[in-house]
Amino acid sequence: MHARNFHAGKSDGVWAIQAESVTTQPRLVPAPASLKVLGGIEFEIDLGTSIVVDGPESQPIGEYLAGLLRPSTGLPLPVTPMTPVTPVTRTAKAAQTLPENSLFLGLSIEGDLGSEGYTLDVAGPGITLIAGAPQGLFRGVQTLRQLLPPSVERKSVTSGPWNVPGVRIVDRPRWGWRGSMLDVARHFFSVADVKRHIDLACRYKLNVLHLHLTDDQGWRIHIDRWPRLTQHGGSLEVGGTQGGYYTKDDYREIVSYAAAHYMTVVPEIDMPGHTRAALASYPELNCDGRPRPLYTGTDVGFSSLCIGKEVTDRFVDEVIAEIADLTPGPYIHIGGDEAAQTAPPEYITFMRRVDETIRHQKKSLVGWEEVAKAALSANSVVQFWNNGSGSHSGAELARKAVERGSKLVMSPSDRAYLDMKYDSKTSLGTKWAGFVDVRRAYEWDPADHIPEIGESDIAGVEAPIWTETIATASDLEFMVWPRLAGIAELGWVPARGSWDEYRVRLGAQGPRLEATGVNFFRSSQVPWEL
Ligand code: TNX
Repeated sequence: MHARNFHAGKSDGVWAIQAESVTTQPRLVPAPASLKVLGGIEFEIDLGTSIVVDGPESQPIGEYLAGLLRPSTGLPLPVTPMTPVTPVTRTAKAAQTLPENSLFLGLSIEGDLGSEGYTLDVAGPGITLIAGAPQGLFRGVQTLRQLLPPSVERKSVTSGPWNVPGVRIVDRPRWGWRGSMLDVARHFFSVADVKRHIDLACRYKLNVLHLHLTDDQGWRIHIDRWPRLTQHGGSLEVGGTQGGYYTKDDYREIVSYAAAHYMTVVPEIDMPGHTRAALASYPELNCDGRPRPLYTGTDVGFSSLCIGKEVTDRFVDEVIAEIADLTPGPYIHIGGDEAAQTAPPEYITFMRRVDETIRHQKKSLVGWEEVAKAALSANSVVQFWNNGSGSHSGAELARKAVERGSKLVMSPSDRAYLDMKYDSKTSLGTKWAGFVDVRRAYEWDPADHIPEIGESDIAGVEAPIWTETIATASDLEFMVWPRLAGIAELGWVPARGSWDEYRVRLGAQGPRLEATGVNFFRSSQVPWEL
């Protein structure tokens, strides 16, 4: 087998047998759909390496890759467009005419890679990453990142060598919705906190950021026509500490940062329950027209908009219109959970009206499983969280939703809720859905979770983190990592590995998370490579 060694200052490649190279299986999370290890081959990224892109669409991903690698490697890694850019070069064949010592990123119309799939070849004269769309290149870059030594994640120059093992990877996701939900209502998290969360989540190929923007304890997104929602309704958070909110510019910054990391933001405005912050800001939204105090406790199910009141309808329409304006993605989440103070017939009337409002805004409705009590548009998405009982059990509502043509996002609370304690010793979090240790969060199959619900009924998987007990970015990281990596794998890999095999791969993420300064939970279930 051949390997190529490039040394500092040397521009001509040297091909040599690399007898000492050890063939180990790269430990990737999520595991790729297909991985072949080419024993004995290694590519070294060095002073002479350049990143070659096949055109303007690949260019930003090339720059992003260079931006990832430069701080730790200290290498120049120029990003150069392949010239001339002709349609002919936009195929996998272009790779054969590449300059040596290059990392090539190209788009191809060949193959069946879908919008997120890619092939990654580390062999011959360099590294070749091919995808059907820029998004696929971005996912492939995350794989390449994990093929490099963990110190690549450091923010200051570290010594190499920066070797990548020879592999052929063909990869594409199982489902198109692989989400993380962040509750910024119970405790507020800054734009910088959210960006950091995006940086980490995108490493595991998550592509949806669901922001729970409003709840009893706070309204966190400015609405021009209802400014007291944030002025007053955003002023506090759980425990009575100072809250906060996103201006529209803040929010746009999050949306565009997410987009640059190929994550779609799904904004959630929870209604008709979970609305005390709104009811405290605008007394007319209450049936009795009287003001309510702000709420800083952690109870649920005690608030409701006044259904059928003209001002409520206007409120809902105007808020949704402004949110839709801020939302390039196709979805708006309208909550709908735990509306215990809304009479069932009124709940149904309300949800049908909201459904029409969302349709009018040319968006698709997403709601927690309770929304399936109302017959909503077939393109609505229902988020299963496995609550309720009898005909209102999550499973029953999920089946009803699927019968009407909806797809499900799978977030069973006893598997995917990252605010559940890991075990009895976890000081943060709650345990109403039981302890969720790292193994439990991983060892389930979304397509085999609800009787009569299968693969094609499912849009994907999402792990929510509710923040009643989580006040700081560091606490957030402790609850999210490493469990979110496991949920991300469930959404990506067609045939999930066994826990015994996964835990070894997860262990290899330890030094990577450490190099990034992540406050992750060092679970004793995982053989951390620390
Ligand atoms: C239930 S899950 C809620 C949230 C709480 C969470 C705490 C869901 C749709 N509603 O309001 O924050 O439990 O785990």
